[in-house]
Amino acid sequence: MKIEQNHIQDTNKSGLQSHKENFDFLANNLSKKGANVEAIINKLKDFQIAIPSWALGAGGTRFGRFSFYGEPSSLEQKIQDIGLIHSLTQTAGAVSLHIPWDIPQDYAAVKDLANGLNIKFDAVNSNTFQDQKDAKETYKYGSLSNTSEAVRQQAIQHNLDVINIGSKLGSKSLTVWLADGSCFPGQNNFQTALQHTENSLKDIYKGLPDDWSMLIEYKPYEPNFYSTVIQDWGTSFMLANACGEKAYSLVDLGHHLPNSNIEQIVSVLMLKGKLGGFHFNDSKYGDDDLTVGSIKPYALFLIFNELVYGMQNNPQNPDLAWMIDASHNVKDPLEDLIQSLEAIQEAYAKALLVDQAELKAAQLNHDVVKCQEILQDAYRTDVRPLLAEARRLAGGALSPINAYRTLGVRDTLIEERGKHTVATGL
Ligand code: PSV
Ligand code: MN
Ligand code: MN
Repeated sequence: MKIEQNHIQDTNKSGLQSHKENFDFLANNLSKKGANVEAIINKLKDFQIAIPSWALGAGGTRFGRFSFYGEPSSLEQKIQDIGLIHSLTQTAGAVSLHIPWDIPQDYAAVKDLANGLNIKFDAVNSNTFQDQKDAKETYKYGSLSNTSEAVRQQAIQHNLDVINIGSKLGSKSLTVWLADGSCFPGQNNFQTALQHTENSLKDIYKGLPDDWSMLIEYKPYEPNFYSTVIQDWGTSFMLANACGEKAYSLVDLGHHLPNSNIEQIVSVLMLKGKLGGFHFNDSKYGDDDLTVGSIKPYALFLIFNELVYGMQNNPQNPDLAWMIDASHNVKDPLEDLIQSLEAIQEAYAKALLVDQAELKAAQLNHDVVKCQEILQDAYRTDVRPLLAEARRLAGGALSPINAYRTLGVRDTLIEERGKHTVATGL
């Protein structure tokens, strides 16, 4: 299935008049307050978020998985699904591949398909948390940190292979997330595990092309429940520094212990020019991988406030690799991703409304109340007409969810692919 421009325009027709009224009203008010509405809309149009190749089917938990039917069963179909979301939202112009789940069979064909849908290849993700078919060594007791040199070598080689695959597609970064750690006290020597990890990462780094970056993701626990080798941003930052200037930390919103101040982590990493990538999701308890903005939207806004500050004030920090890292257990994955994309854009737009000069003045005056008022005034603004306008100008849908349903996307996918298809990956 492919969504044509005229289909989108048709679905936009009924809402156009009321959108125009809402947008004019908001744009007027914001302009009176000194905001540059046109600049904000252009930024929203430019902001593209990668969709991971493993998130297009139903996820599930260790207790079960419930399909939403019509799931993509090949890399091509996954890219087609991203194309559907992108045509409606105009903000999902990239795919992030997990290797070996999604090794292309025909590179030229996959590139052509993605090109035709205006989708770029973002970071490639290595996988040393599962044993692969016919692999000689097992990752049961770790990969890059393993006490066995043969296991470490296999994991290093896998990462080099992933770089090679990504290079053929036009990717420019490798994301490394390790499940390495221990389940019980005494199982591992912390220092040895960290030292092995550092050395292994340095070996991978040596194979990184000049124009690539290496993104090191951290996570405090799961699947290991006593210790994780790269447990927090400090460890990731330390390893990135040890590797070199092309290595960065990657923040996944779900990878923090309860009550962590993620916006402060973002701010410190950007000041040091070491924030390279971002995985969006939301959570109530752990790495829940829920729809972005569904649980803690104010925290998401505060994080974006720091991201915007960093993008404006930290030229030492590179452009970030943005990705949604969510799992879909009870919602249609495509609808869920559309909701996440909208939440990200909403938080971004609100952060762009913060008057940084006014905030700085209030901070210098130690006017704590005013500081809070400035942030909350931006947060409480209903920016959805700005998002809709940015989408409309880019050729997207005023309401992507409504358009998705009106166009009967899921039913068509089920018709085309059948009911009992299974997406590869998690
Ligand atoms: C691990 O929890 C993680 O967030 C990493 O980014 C993985 O690559 C991804 O989930 C999928 O397993
Ligand atoms: Mn992640
Ligand atoms: Mn995760």
